[in-house]
Amino acid sequence: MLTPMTTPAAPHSPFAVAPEVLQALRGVRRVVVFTGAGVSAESGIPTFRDALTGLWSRFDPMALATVDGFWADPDLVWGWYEHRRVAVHHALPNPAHRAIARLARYLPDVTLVTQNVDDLHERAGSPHVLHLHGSLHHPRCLECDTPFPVPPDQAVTRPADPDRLYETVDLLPDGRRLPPPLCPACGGLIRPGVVWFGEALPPGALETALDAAGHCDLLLSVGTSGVVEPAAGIPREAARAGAGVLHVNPQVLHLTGVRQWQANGPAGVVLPALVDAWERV
Ligand code: BV8
Repeated sequence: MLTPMTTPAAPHSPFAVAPEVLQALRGVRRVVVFTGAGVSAESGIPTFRDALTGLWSRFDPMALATVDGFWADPDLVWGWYEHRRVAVHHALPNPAHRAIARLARYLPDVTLVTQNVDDLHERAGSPHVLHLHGSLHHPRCLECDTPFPVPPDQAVTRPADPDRLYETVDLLPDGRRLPPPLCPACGGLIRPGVVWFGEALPPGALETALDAAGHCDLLLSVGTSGVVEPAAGIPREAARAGAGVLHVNPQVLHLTGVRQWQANGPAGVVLPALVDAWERV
């Protein structure tokens, strides 16, 4: 745990960046920012391993976030993802998302790689976001991959009237089962546009992320438990290639290897302070 030491917090920041981290920021030009569910926690989006709520509270996300889980109960899984998609629409980017977008405005080479399936980085102003695990906002056909555009603020489901593609419904506070719409092209089930466990990542996404990690000066790992593979290999690749790795997490992490640091606190507090300090070094 970095104990805030001689480096005074910026006037408006409750978090003081430790000297060794400030030293690591000096002269850095190529940065990879690697985010997980924790970066969206302060926007009110539960992290992936937080206990599920409402209808899904008795299910394991690992079981729901699979093709088998979808086939076993399409209405339950589609209802879960629509619940999450509409919740993200009503959420706002938090100071962590905004600080990451600010970083890209004054450093020459910032690559943002996220495990998240929300669009909060984009809505905070980050121009290029590499989504390793897909997106809630791009449902598609399970059979033919045809994209199925949906309204951002309403959950959609299959209507009783076969002549209609879908109908929009209000979500109950604890969620609801929703029969997924059918593909207009082939009649297959529409599925969430995310990467489920056991599915391959989008073509080229991992290679692009690993290449950036292998050529950066510093990797910021923000709000991730580092459990999910192969994404968890990205900070490892940065460290292997000799870059510094700074972990931002309220939890104290067990770090191994040289040039690894951690700033323990919520990303929405730590990152604005870090970027403020970075601008001053
Ligand atoms: C694949 C979309 C092969 C769905 C997600 C080794 C190599 C390769 C694969 C494997 C392997 N070992 C095991 C596997 C299989 C599996 C896997 O990793 N299993 C794990 C669980 C053991 N991996 C896969 O299946 C991957 N596919 O390998 O395919 C293949 C190849 C070719 C052909 C066919 C197949 C696919 C993995 C993708 C799964 N999909 N998301 C959905 O969202 O519903 S992953 C899911 O977990 C989310 O995207 C989430 O982002 C991600 C990672 O979790 P975290 O982001 O870290 O979130 P978590 O809740 O765990 O932690 C939050 C952290 O934030 C905590 O540390 C907390 O302390 C911190 N925090 C909390 N509050 C804050 C905070 N930090 C900062 N500020 C705060 N305020």
